[in-house]
Amino acid sequence: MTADHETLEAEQSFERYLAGRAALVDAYLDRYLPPGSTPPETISQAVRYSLFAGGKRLRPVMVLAAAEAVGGEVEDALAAAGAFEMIHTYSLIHDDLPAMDDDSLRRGRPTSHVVFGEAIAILAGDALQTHAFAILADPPPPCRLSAERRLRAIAEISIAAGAGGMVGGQVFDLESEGRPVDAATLERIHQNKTGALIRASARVGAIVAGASEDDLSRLTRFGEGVGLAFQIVDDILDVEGSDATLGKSAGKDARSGKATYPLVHGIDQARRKASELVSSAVHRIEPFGAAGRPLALLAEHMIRRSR
Ligand code: GRG
Repeated sequence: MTADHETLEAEQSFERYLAGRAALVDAYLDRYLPPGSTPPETISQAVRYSLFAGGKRLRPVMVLAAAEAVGGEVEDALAAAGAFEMIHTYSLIHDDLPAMDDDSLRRGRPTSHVVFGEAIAILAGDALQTHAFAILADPPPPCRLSAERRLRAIAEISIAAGAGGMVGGQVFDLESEGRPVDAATLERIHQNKTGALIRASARVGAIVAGASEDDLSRLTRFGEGVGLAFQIVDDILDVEGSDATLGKSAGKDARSGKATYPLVHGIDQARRKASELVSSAVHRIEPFGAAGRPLALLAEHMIRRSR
């Protein structure tokens, strides 16, 4: 077999892995969430509308792959994986609101506030956030995680999603719009707004699997590198992609005067940086051997993506 064939086979088998793990998360969330007919129907439907709109499921799959890398069971990591997707979806709904990015397209569909109105969109985000903690507090089968590990996961997610992480990053981002931003400030925005949740996905995967401190620290550094690289690529896609390929509005960063990696460093340097960050992240998890391979391929996929 030639090297090209081997690469293609590895890619195809990773695509199957990604689709399979994403389907497990979707089925778990679908069983967990109240059906759309549950009163008040508007909120049950708004939650489902955004959650099942075709997101890539990268954060929950990272939780599962990190757990697998250190010998954990996928079933036991499902509640944490679902919690990450619900927090992430809530942040997208709120980010799209008129008071923030004021966007009308997300995941290839009209945004929540366009369909349900602003009040329901705010509440759908709020409901997703509380569902995220409720699923970890009382996870349905097959998740059999100990109370101690669930509590640690709740602490990790609330810190990463809160004012010291994602919410704080959003504030830095909003406050820097239309102003010149230096490289260090830009990195801080990216690390908080996007990186914190991705770093926490890798950490929580390790925690639910009962990883050693050394392995947790490896996965923390891995998640940090991949989190920053992911946002750099998001900045590049905003310049190079289209509404149709991205499923969200392209060219938005420049229009709203946002600080981005291509703006501060140029597009070639941005590409190089994303690739270096992922290479060194993948290097850090080499000690996990074959068990860490899906996680390494996920990191590479996250910077090669086209949407
Ligand atoms: C509003 C509390 C609050 C926080 C907002 C995460 C965030 C902070 C805003 C979302 C908008 C945005 C551009 C964030 C950067 C992170 C990012 C690239 C999100 C998109 O993630 P993907 O590509 O999306 O994984 P899908 O739809 O595939 O899940």
